[in-house]
Amino acid sequence: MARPPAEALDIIDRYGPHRSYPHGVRLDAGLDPDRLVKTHCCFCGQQCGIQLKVKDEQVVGFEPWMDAPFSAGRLCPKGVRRYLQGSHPDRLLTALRRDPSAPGGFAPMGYEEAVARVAAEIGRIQEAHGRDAFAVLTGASLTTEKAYLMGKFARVCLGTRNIDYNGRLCMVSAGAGNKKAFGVDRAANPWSDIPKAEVVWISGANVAECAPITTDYVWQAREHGAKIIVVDPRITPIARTCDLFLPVKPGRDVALFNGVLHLMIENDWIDHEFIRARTVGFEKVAEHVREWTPRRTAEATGIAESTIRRAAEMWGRAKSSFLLHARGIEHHSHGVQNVLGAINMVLASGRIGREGCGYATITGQANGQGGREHGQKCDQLPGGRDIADPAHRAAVAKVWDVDPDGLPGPGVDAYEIFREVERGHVKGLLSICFNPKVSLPDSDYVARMLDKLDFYVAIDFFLNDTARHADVVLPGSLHEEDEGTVTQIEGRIIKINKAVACPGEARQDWRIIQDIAAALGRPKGFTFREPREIFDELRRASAGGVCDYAGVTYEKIERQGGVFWPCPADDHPGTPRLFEEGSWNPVARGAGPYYFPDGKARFNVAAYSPPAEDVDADYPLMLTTGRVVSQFLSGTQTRRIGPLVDQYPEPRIELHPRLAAELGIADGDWATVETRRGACTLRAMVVTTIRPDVIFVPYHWAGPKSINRLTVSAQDPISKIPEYKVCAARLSRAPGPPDYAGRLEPQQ
Ligand SMILES: Nc1nc2c(c(=O)[nH]1)N[C@H]1C(S)=C(S)[C@@H](COP(=O)(O)OP(=O)(O)OC[C@H]3O[C@@H](n4cnc5c(=O)[nH]c(N)nc54)[C@H](O)[C@@H]3O)O[C@H]1N2
Ligand SMILES: Nc1nc2c(c(=O)[nH]1)N[C@H]1C(S)=C(S)[C@@H](COP(=O)(O)OP(=O)(O)OC[C@H]3O[C@@H](n4cnc5c(=O)[nH]c(N)nc54)[C@H](O)[C@@H]3O)O[C@H]1N2
Ligand code: SF4
Ligand SMILES: [Mo]
Repeated sequence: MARPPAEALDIIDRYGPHRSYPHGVRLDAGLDPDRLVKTHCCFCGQQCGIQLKVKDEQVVGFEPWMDAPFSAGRLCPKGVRRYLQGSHPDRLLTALRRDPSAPGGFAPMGYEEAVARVAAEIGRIQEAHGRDAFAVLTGASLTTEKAYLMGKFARVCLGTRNIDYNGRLCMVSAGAGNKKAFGVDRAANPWSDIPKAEVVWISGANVAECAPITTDYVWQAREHGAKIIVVDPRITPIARTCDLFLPVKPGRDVALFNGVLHLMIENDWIDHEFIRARTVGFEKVAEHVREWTPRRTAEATGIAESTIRRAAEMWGRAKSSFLLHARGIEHHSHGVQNVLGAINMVLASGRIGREGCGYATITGQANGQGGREHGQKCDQLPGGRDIADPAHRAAVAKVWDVDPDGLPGPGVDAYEIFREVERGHVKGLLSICFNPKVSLPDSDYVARMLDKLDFYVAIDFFLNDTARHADVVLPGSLHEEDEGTVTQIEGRIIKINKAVACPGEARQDWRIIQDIAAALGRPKGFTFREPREIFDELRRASAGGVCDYAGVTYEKIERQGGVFWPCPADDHPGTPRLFEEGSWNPVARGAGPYYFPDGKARFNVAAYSPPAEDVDADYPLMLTTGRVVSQFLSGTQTRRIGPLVDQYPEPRIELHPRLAAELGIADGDWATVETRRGACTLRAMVVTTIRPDVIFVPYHWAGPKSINRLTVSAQDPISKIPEYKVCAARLSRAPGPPDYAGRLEPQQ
């Protein structure tokens, strides 16, 4: 497709050559659009509704979508700028092959030739080393249709057990904890329950920067008189307006939850009838938390005993409540224990499954929810089914028209796939919608493993930092170039609508996958003509599973403003609130609202252990990592959006004035943070909003500014989530700027 001439360049050239759009799409600037397309934002799990302005088959701007479900016209800074990425000159318009003699190390390649090469390499590697020698890494920014297709592609077309996805870095501790306690992994309530709660407890979630629209729900609760409790090592923007702030030491939340439960039991702030009728396992947990006295809890968590008592009383005495948590408690080598601790506190209160009484983890990526349900996880089949369960395998094999015995078994997690490369077991890799070199911890190791691969193909719309190690790059589709569904933060399935066609030789991701299947001579099951057909098969494959989409259609989504799963039948409206009295689910079959054969929720002993790498004399500080409002994940997309770069151009090291004084570091100075993995020199940002024993660095940058070169690769033994939220570090003033200071190109 021809691009507009360069002279059409308009408002955005003020962002300089590295961030301008020289092929000259006129952006917004008062254009009359040819049409407005109602869809949702491509970034976080809130999935705000947005209307994209299309002019001359280009996305040139946006309008708010005022009656969108959930967001009602609201958007954050990333949402209002998202339309700028499609016109960036780095957008991949052709396939690429690695060519050291070409500028940038890559040369364009014909699409058909590229697909043929990929198929030939897959065939060669699998023939020589077995089917599992080829691995697949996928992502939860993909639509549910694509996520489903990727799981099927790995198991049926490639026949490899080695597939996993970037939600391994994100949602899995919450998922594992929820399954252990409730038998199902979804927000228990719609967000409309938040404003009805008397107490909102927020642990490890930077709500205002990372789930900005949720702020509004929390503030509505506050308007109605609710008390807001925030637990974080940093006074994040939402904490500035809370009633009680608990400055927890990173990695100690389970101690806090146990300590609060201890006080709830001691003061009889528990719901005996709910515990008796609706749960099992309380006695063991009660026994376990007996030792978590306020004093011991204070020692472990670094929170004053009086504050812990106040929190327990606020929570304990409430008549209605909503507990939210996010990666702050989940990104830990004991992330699942933290989640179980939180859920124990909710179950003991009996405040769940009712109006104004709720619990949820805040989903991260655009399709963090739908992307974790239908088979792109290493141990999972569609419908939230278990790949090791013979009945589950048989159900899905029937829909796929394959022999259940031919389906591979469980594979290994996303990080372990790289360790399998080191061991020589995995020789080839296909990645789509994942940037592991920036996003995985101890990332120099990941880079070495990428270079050890015999063959690596990446599918993306930008040449992300990981794809720079690829042999072949295939140009995939941007969010607005395809249709499909995603399941947002509340468990509501919504529709993404196509606004424009793929430019150049770029193709919709699902077409690329099917083209590879065809080139491999294994097209059976990969001949869908449109996303709707994939969705219809997914509905059948999920029927009877825990995540049941059988009764969901594109039309029902449009009509109802989304459909909450489970929705098992055509005449079923969906299930906004889980665990209501009298509700039915396919596991309990009427025995009770929870997804276990007896219908009861499980208390689980939540054991405390310190972080995998605790502080010591050499590394006396706790390094924690996370996000800023204007950047998204590995930054591949948002570092190409000029106004967002302007808002926060480079990572900075947040530290407390007391620590700054001790180390002789002033605000704006260059400082070097070191861990056992490496060192990184960045500007210091002295803030009173952080614990003096903690430093915080956002992780959205690649190359020498990437904090993941320093993070620890310890993982939770159950969920396999990496411990991004704490490792031991030291900090010192740097003599001057590093040579990479001020470098702003996207691949910095
Ligand atoms: N702007 C923006 N928004 C995003 C994203 C983005 O990249 N940028 N990404 C999306 C995705 S995929 C995700 S997963 C979510 C993440 O959303 P959040 O989990 O809210 O974001 P994080 O910054 O990772 O971490 C949250 C908070 O945890 C705190 N924390 C660190 N260690 C601990 C601890 O041990 N205990 C407690 N209680 N708190 C701790 C940090 O100080 C931080 O304020 O955001 C989504 N939204
Ligand atoms: N230190 C530290 N590291 C972290 C975290 C942290 O808090 N601290 N957070 C972790 C978390 S919660 C997450 S979710 C991960 C995220 O880690 P990643 O998944 O690696 O992050 P993304 O930047 O979303 O990378 C996705 C890539 O997919 C591309 N992409 C997006 N949408 C599509 C699509 O529809 N099709 C195709 N083909 N490509 C697409 C983007 O261009 C980008 O290159 O990072 C984790 N890493
Ligand atoms: S990034 Fe999240 S909060 Fe911001 S507009 Fe997009 S979906 Fe909404
Ligand atoms: Mo995430």
